[in-house]
Amino acid sequence: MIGVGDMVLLEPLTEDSFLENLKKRFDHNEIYTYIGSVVISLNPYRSLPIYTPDKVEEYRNRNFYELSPHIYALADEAYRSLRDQDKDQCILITGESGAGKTEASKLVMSYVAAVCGKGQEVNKVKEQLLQSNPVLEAFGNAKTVRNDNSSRFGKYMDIEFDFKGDPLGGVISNYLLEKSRVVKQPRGERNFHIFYQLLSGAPDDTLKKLKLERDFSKYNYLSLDSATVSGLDDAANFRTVRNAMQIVGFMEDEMQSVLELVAAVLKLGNIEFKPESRCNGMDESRIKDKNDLKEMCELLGTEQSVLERAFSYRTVEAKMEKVSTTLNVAQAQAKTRHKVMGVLDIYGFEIFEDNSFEQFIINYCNEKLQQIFIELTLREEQEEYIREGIEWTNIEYFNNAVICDLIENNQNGILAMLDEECLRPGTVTDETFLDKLNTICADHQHFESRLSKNSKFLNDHSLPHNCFRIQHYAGKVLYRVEGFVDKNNDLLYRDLSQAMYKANHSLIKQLFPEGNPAKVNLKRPPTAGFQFKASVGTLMSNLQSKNPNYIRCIKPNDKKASHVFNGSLVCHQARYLGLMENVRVRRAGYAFRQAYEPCLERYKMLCKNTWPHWKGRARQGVEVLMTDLQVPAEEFSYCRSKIFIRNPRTLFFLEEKRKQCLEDLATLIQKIYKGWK
Ligand code: AD9
Ligand code: MG
Repeated sequence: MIGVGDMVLLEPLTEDSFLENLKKRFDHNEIYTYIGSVVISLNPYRSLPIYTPDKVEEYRNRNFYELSPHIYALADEAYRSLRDQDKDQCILITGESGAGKTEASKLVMSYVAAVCGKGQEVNKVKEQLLQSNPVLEAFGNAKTVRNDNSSRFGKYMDIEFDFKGDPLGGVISNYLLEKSRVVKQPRGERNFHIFYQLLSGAPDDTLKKLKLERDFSKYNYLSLDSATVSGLDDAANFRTVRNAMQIVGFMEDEMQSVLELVAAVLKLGNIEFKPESRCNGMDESRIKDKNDLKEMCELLGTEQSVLERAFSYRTVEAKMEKVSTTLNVAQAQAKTRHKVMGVLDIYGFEIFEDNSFEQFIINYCNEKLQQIFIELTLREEQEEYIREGIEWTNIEYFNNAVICDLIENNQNGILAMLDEECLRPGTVTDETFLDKLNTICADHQHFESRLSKNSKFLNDHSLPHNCFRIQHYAGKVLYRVEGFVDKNNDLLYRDLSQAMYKANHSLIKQLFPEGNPAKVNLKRPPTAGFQFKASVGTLMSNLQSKNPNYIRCIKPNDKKASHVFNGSLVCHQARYLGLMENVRVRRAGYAFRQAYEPCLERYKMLCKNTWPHWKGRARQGVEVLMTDLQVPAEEFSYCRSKIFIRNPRTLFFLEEKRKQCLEDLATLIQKIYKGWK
């Protein structure tokens, strides 16, 4: 073992020793390290030969601690307890952009697919589950400065299994797709992959049908300075995506409809407006060159005059929504209760120079995940103690509930204040929202604690005039209020949705049901913030009902480079992920625990009374072993199904003895072998 595989056993435990251990392991290609059952994963930024079918076999049906740390061990543990103990599982993958969350989620899915049932039907479901990834990534991922394949949406996938542990299907929920990217991308970044894939990879006749040219530079929405990304083969990926769509279940005409929509968006980006003076002295916008509009209308089956009118009178903004895709509908919707494994791959905490509404929402989501991590880690620990009959003593830890409250409190949380402002009659601007925030946070009794030394709303006068700052668990973030009100309102004007609904294109019609004149709803749709808060709430209660498994992803450097370990960057992430605290919680009572049987199996060679075979019950065997080795009684507790060891030193002692024993045995075998020769 390189360094220490489980941080719980690190002696002495300091931030330096923690980082040194990570670095040492990383330098030897050991990218996974445990904190008890939590897996820390460092992005190697190169492919390592550790995901082969042989590795899958190695980890299959083995106990978590038996082999060196690996994401497969976590996946195996989760799958087995789902299958054998009927416990629903969730895999929570967190970490900042580029830390390896999406790759980790795919590794977990492919491991589970490799070890679960076989047979034609089951294999088809597995393929569908795995192939949903390239489809989602084509439409929801993009190259950013931080990650060439950055997920611009949060993804939660519930995989459903039958009583045997065979997969039946999956339900995918998407959260807050960064739609603004379609229209504008920051310098050095790209639009969503699908646009480039389509133009690079579609055959000539397909492009012709879609009225597209291969040349990226013909489209305003495709930024030019970073249109091609080294190592990314858009053309080949287009074929992968088409194939994946077919496997997932898109029919040929449905695929064509989707591509027509993609083409229409590119055309839309080329439509330019010019002001035209009216006799009443007002300016009105007019479309400059109507060719793109004409082609767009042909693609969508809309009437040019209808769309033109809708464009000229309002601005376009799409609606934020939660989309659920059900794979293999018939089975996933059957009545019997299924076992469920949820995999959550959601955007990591973001601190940019310029942070807007999107970052605010993303960071709020991360606060909630951190909260659930703290709650569940402690709860799990507590429950195990109760199960095993050990007394529980409270552990001090940093609780970020106060930050969540600052954002989501129903009366005067930031989201509630933003909603109130959006719904208020009269002139509402981002500035009036900020004023309100500053006033309420400064005046209100309720916020007294927030303005004290521990305040999380940082309202000092040195801030730029249009900003507020929050002390998140992961660091201070300065938010610029520009766009908050608009983005929260997220209004799609009715004339536009009605124009879309009139299209002679079944997919477009489905996407704009609110455009149906028969279903005019005069009620204002809920704001973006409100919807997001609600879906995060549902997600949290869903996660809380399951047994959690954690993968904490860490980015070793900012350069997407292999072999580079930037200590201060890793330290920052380890701090805000609360990893040291996590180790402390694990060590507070008993650092290590193991079921009697594997414990006896591992150490029975250390005592002549238990070696080679112990005939009685495993627990008695372990008792005999400990007495024989003279381990002081206060160092461990015999609990219901496991032995709990208080101090890592005791475990080192056992491991050291075992190593010595194995070495002695090897020397003996060598001697005997030489004697024979
Ligand atoms: V973001 O929040 O979606 O921007 P992620 O999802 O955390 O981010 P991602 O999984 O996309 O990061 O990883 C970024 C890149 O790192 C991948 O495209 C791979 O090139 C690389 N990576 C990540 N994990 C591994 C791994 N286990 N082995 C090899 C990896 N390369
Ligand atoms: Mg990702």
